Amino acid sequence: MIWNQHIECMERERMRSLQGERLQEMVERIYHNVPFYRRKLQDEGIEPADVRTIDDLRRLPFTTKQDLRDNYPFGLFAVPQQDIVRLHASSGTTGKPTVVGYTHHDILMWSEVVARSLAMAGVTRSDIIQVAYGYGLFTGGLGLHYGAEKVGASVIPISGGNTKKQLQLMQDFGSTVLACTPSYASFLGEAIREAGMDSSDLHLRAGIFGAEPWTEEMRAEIEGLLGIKAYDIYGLSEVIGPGVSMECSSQRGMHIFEDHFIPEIIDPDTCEVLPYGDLGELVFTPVTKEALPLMRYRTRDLTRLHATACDCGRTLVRMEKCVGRSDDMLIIRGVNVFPSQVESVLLEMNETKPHYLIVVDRENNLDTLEIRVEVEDQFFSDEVGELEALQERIKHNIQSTLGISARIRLVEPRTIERSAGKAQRVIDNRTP
Ligand code: DLL
Repeated sequence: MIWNQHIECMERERMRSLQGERLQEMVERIYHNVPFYRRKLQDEGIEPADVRTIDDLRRLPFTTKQDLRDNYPFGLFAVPQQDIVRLHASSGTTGKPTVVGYTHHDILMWSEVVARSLAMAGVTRSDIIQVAYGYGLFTGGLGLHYGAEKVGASVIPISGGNTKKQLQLMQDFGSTVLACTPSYASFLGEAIREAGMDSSDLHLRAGIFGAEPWTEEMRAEIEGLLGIKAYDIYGLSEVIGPGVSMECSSQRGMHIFEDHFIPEIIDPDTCEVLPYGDLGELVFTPVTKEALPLMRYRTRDLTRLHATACDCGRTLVRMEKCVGRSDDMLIIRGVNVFPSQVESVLLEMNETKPHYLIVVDRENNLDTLEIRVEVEDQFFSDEVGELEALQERIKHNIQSTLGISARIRLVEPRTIERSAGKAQRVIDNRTP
């Protein structure tokens, strides 16, 4: 089902000209309403009238998370406080949160892109959607909520956590769609099994999972546990929240709602714009937002863009699943390691669960890598020899994929902390 055929199937040249018009208007607005951007543009010698087409985007300066922090809390807002109807914030790992604001019009636009996203997963007004993303300052819960209401589905605003209640309502209300982080979906799948139920006791048919990176192996695992088709949804609070891009049923990447969020891929070191197909850092320019329009926001997420035709008929550019974030990338003994690579190795093996923790430390000036892995119940035997053999096999597979050796510690089922939101997969004890 296509929610907004006019936009989602628009001819590429027409889309580029729409983006150019919107970019022009947006630059005009921020030049006059956000002193930070006026200064930035003046420093570069750029006047709003210099921006005429989408090709002028690459001349504009970038915005970083640090710029949002430096202007905490409302310094980059382009409208007076009276026009703000909602605030969200993401906590991040250090320091002050990143604050984002929305006007009434922004909330309508956000609901529209989430409605388009849900339509990609075939969600209709006949569905019952259990929104188990956190409600609150995090954009997941309310973002999905408004979009699902726009579609006309019945929304269960249960938020994250309280697993027993999740299962009870899922069964009693007959939820057909589950929206939460992939790590919480896998935890719920596990809890269903432990409660002696299986997917045939439920009515679920689709999952809308995002807010953190997850692999194809994780998708297969969740689809098996819950008996559903699992879709990837991407977004970030600075750009809007969930609904920046979403997978269609062809699942060949996530279509970006480019009429609102203009994507680019850059080389994170040189900031040079890279062609479609190249791996690099994703940059977004949200051109229609009133409260917080950002110019070339650097997401730190690493991926590729593709503009080739999609079987679903949409012409919107697709982004691949994120490999990770450039600031998630671990450099261990000089080798670049992404947690997603570890996840792929573990999930390719039958004996391990998708619950793991990567612990990096430094001993005698040498980086150490330890991977704690939960083992499936039936393989967690008392036979020391068997466990040692498994440990060796994981070690070997990690070494051949990552190119470095790791210490593997097998741990009992259910001993690695579960999360109802974004999972924490890495502990880095090295002092920066
Ligand atoms: O996570 C918004 C969201 C909510 C997206 C619910 C999808 C579903 P933030 O808390 O600002 O916003 O975190 C944004 O999370 O830059 C990515 O690194 C990561 N992320 C979000 N979606 C995905 C995804 C929300 N599908 C940051 N795959 C982003 C990989 C994702 N990473």
